[in-house]
Amino acid sequence: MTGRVVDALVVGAGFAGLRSLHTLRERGYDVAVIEANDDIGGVWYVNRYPGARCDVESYDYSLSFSPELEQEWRWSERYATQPEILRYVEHVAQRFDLRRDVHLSTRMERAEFDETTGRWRVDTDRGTWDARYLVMATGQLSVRAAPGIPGADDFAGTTLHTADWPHEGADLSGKRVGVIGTGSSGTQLIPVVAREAAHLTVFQRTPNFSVPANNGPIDDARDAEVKAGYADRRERARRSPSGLGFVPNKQSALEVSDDERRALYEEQWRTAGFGFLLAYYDLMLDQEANDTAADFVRAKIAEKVDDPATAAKLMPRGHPFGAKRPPVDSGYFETFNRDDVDLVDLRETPIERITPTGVRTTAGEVGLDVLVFATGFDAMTGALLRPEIVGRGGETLREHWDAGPRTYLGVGVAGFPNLFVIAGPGSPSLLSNVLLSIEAHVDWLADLLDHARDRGATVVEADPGAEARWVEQVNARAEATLYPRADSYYMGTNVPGKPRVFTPYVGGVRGYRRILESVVADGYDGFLLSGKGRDVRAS
Ligand code: N01
Repeated sequence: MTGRVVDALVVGAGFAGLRSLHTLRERGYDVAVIEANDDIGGVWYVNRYPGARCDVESYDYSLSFSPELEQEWRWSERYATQPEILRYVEHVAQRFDLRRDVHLSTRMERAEFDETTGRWRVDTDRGTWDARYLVMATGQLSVRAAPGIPGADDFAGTTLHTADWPHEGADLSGKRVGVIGTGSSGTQLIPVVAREAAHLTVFQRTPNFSVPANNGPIDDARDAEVKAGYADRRERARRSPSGLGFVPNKQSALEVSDDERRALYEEQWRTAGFGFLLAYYDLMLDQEANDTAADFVRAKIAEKVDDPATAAKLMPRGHPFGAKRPPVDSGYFETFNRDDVDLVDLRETPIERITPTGVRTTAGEVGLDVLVFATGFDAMTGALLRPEIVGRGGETLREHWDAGPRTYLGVGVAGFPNLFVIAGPGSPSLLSNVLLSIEAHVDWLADLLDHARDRGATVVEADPGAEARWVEQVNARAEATLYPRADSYYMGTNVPGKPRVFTPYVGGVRGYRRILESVVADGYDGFLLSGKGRDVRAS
């Protein structure tokens, strides 16, 4: 093989890639990171749309490996904005001297496992790498889904995408703006654009349950309080199903009186943000229980939106609350009370095509100067399948995942030795505080690689049987919930031709952590180690 030689090549310089770099470097591996964008930050580098912010609390959506970092960084708001998170990323990169091993503007195009050397040859648009380990830290939401609306290229005005917002910003003042898409991105963007644009038209295909962020500044007393108990807070998060620290209510929504339930929902609505979903343990397990929460949210929409016809259009029906990821909003529904905001219900009047001057639905054309796509991502697998990855016997990852992603624990893939995915399909990933899940994976992977190194093994791979059993478990857990009852990016239904499979592990961060611990206790059960010409079991 030719090219630059490293122990580990990490793909992606978002939180997962940077944390992998830091940790593997600390463990004595020679590590390099390649990043397709021209700077670090991953999703937080590209998703710069107005209103972009994290919907996990700042204190929890932050790196936990360094108590000094925790103490010195001062978050300004309960939910950090995208620019603040990017400043944090830069701070982390400088503090731990990460940039020197990050190669920007370098896109992985192909990788092939060499069965004779046990190493990966990785071709990029800027040369080749030779790596023992290939760590895919490419993110869950980094490839845009094509909305597939005819005429998109015909539009003569300005076209924008939330995940590709211009770095210099976009001047929307005095403009007629249209937004297609009402997921988390659209829901965050719409109130901000409404304040700036002359007129806003929102094109909604599926109404979304959204819960209020109740965002606000963090004062010094609160900051000191959190920092005094940070270690406990982190541990609570690791031991919670969501990774957000919420203690699940052991009661069913159906075993309490209507008044008691309403009182709890009111309290959660005022305080919990995303944690609203955990008000009762069975909200994602039982349709009748879920209906109580869905009815509550619909009633809130009716309260917030003045015009009953508009409110009715904004009310989600036909899918369980939470089965599509609920946005956490700041004034989304109230935005539709403005005279300069219109809602187009695409279920009633579908889009026919985009024209040079606007969007034509079956009710006629809406004239626009700016058209914003907030139309989402080819989630979980998009970035992993974009490059060609060739494993044992010439099998490609695309072939291996033909019927949906198959992993062992969301980390390893049978037939693709020495390739690891951070927060991949089959792990809690997007169903959790993803930053916490990323850190857990990186630490666990580093331990696995140390374990192999200590035993003189140079090839680590998931056992096909272990992978098959894990896939079965991931599917069975999902089938026991309400998640598969909605079309969503969790199910892959937003991308034509993608297999309809629920991709994250739904058993929660706490349960997943126990599984990882037991795999270690059993000598990394399910991983095969080999090297120096002999096959060895992990233990
Ligand atoms: O994407 P989405 P997103 N015609 O897929 C609509 C994370 N995130 O970028 O539901 C018309 O949720 C589509 O309609 P439908 C977070 O995990 C986090 O908003 O398919 N409409 C839907 O309304 C989030 O869940 C933060 O019928 C079309 C929307 O576009 C994830 O990213 C902030 C269409 C897509 O919604 C993705 O959110 C933002 C078409 N042809 C995002 N195609 C944080 O705060 C699609 N749509 C951390």
